Amino acid sequence: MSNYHIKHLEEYYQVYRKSIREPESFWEEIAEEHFLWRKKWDSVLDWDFSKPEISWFKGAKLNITENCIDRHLTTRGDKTAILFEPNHPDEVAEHISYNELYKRVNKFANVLKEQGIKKGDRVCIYVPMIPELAISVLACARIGAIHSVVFAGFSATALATRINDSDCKMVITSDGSFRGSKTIDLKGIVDEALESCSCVETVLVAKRINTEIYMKAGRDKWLAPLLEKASDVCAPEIMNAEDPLFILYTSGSTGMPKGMVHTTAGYMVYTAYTFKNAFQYKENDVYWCTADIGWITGHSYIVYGPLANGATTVMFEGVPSYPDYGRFWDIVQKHKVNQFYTAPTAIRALAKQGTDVIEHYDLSSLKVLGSVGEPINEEAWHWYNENIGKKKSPIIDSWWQTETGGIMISPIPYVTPTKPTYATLPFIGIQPALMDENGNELKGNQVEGRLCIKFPWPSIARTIWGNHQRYKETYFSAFDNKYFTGDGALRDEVGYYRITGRVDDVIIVSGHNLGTAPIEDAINEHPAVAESAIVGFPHDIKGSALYGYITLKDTGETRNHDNLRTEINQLITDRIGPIAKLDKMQFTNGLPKTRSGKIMRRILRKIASNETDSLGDTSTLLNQEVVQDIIDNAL
Ligand code: 7RM
Repeated sequence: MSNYHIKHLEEYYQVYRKSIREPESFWEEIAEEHFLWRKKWDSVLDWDFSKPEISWFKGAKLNITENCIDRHLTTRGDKTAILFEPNHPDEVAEHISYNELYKRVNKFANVLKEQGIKKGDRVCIYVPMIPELAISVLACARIGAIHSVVFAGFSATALATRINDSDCKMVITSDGSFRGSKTIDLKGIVDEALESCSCVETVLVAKRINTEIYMKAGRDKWLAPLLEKASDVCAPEIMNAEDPLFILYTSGSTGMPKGMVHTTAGYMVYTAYTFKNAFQYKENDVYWCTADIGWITGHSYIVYGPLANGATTVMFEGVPSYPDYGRFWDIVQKHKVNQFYTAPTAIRALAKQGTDVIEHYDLSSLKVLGSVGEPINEEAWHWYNENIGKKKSPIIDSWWQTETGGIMISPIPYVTPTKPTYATLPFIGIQPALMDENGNELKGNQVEGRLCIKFPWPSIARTIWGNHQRYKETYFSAFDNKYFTGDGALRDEVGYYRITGRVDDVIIVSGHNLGTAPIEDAINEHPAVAESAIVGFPHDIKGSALYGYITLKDTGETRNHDNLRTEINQLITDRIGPIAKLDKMQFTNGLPKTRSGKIMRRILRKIASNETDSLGDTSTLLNQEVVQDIIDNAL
């Protein structure tokens, strides 16, 4: 039996039990057998959730890029590591082998050193989805610099806030980026941001769109000539297990974004282990995660997890709608993608286009379909299963967070029987707990509460950059001795978990606790509905009542809104009960989304409660314009 690769349900239960009973010897064995260490650890795990302090593999020494690149060279040197698919389908895809990746990362690492970057320095990476993004991430890791990737769709203000918070010495960017039919002036955004960042000494600029751009003398440098001159050998910096690997910002419901700090060894072990199992990756598979490396999903499951397993990982520069809505399927066919990992918001947008476009493509290479980022509603789950998976590829609805570093609750494909809208079972080593409002753990099955994790796992974020107190308050103060996720969940009669949404989305109507996800599921079953979001608003009698924002499919037909309202409430009554009927329904042109595709309910809640003068920070919104429209038409 291999603990590293789970192949049967019985094996899952057996390994799971072992990982819970003897977590240290379990993870020690995984670490020992599957990674390259310069020195082994003195202790596997030290932890105290009350401080909170967590360390894994203390005393060990390693470099993560040796694990992701160097050690594969003898057996996989010519294998494609990164398969780059450009924005425009006519531009040829680039196959970067492990040999070539080794050289490009080392050259880049030498450039960083030459520009004065040392172990522990923070480097902000504001680069679109081109190979230089993955390469610069790995180059930082090669020399022990802490990367802070900022999604290249963020504004100058958002970028400046993040650069200043972690005091970055350098920014890596490109002249611009391609996104569908648009080009974006990234360097212009960096210039604007840097007006308020005195910490940045150097800006390295990759060429992508070949526009004339302003280069500030002494600060801005083109990458290509520096890379050309640099040696392609760079000895890896030998890191301590708990040295920071990267900072990644995640927005809280209030205040400054939180710079989550991930460290080296535990993060490596857990992302590699979960990648292997959650996607059942086999040696010659082609794996594609559609996320941007600017999000944790891209860090863990485009870069580190796949490369640590010697996998071929696709990086796609473009968007699902360009040049048309068949693009994802075109890429699956062209590169014979075996594992495909995307977000519910993308699935819904594609489902809205109907199935005709899919018919043109051969999707038979697909073996595993993944979903991440939001609860996947039932309608979207079935659409994905029937039209993309042809009912043959299991859907892994994987729940996790920036803070958790890796997948926490998810089916293992071909191992765990799936159930629509359920993330199903905890991953190996993960100990979830559901808590009631009084801080008691809800034991047994068929319970619903707040989702906590009661024991550390290797890739838990260790702190918030510069603010350990906030880390403690946000994650370790709501419940004694437990990590609080901020999500609500239920456990069904067989122990499967369903994530019901952020806990601040739980709405109490006349004393009934209602999760938003099941109500949205019911609404989305209506054939005219594309997407919906439910929030609560104050109500004299019920305490809270439900307000629904509903986007209709654009079929060209005009719909009678009163009839629709009746039909939708009937659906909710049928699926959940009259208690969950909506008091107000507003039909919208779109829903406010964060740049990572999550519906921003906080704003919708304010609008429903008539508090539109205090909308809070909207800088992470992708589509600011829908907000005014929703305000103007609010009920
Ligand atoms: C990976 C990622 C984290 C939040 C998390 C949840 C929600 C993510 C699922 C999900 C239901 C899922 N990191 N979430 N995955 N909800 N089912 N499969 O998205 O830091 O950006 O977001 O996303 O609310 O707390 S994240």
